[in-house]
Amino acid sequence: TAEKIHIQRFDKDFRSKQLIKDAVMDNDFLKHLDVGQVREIVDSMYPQEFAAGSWVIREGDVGSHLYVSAMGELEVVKDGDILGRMSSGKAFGELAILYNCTRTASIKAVTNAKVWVLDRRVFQQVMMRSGLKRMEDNINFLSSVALFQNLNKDHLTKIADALEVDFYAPGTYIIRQGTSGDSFYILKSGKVRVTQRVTGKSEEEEIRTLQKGNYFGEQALLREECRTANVIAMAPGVECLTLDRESFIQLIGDLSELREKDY
Ligand code: PCG
Repeated sequence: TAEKIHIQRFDKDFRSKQLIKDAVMDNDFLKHLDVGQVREIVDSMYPQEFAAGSWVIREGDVGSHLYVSAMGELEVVKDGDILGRMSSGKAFGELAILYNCTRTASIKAVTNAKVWVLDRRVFQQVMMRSGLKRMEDNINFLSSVALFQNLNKDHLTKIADALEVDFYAPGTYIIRQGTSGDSFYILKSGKVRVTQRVTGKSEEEEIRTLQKGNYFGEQALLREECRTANVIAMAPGVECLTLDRESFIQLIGDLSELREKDY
């Protein structure tokens, strides 16, 4: 039965969002979720603490949560044998949720630990949400981006399909001048500063700030050079949609606005 439940969101800082996202993308069973699904999981997880020695999951139980480890050391135990250890940044508990089986191993907190938790019903709803709706959300945002103004829906759909999402803490160098780079970025929320080194000066010079709907990182991809400037996350919460080099070249590398961009 497709009972529609209200998905409650829990505010969290950027580091936590990125930790959850990376953990989900690193998990073999979860890594194929799309941008919108990952974002919903990131937004809907809530924190829970476990004292050293307590059990987060017990083998044989019915599973009702998916977890991401955030702090402390966890141990994987099966039939009394220790199979391994996990520190922060691992998604676990996905098998019983995905395959509707009982827990295949136990997870024990070795130290005091903090984990992010997602309720099974929320996870299932995220999984069921129609691909159409998710695509629509992404395409809506993309069609508000000036760079894509003249693209048709079919083209935007292809871009939306290739996007990934990244979260950055304030002060993080998203791009460092002089390094090689393989991503193109569209700013979904927050602001970034663009700075450059100037010969003869020790301070980097600020060139501009960019905001929601702006893009960056095209220079290194178009000209196959190193990054020509620094791009630094500012407060508050910077969220970027990214395209890898191949998708960028294939889907938007021909746009005249990009080709003709001359700062
Ligand atoms: P890239 O790949 O060189 O990485 C740094 C990015 O900063 C660059 O692409 C541009 O997208 C962006 N940027 C924004 N303003 C400027 C500017 O005035 N000069 C340069 N070189 N890059 C800028």
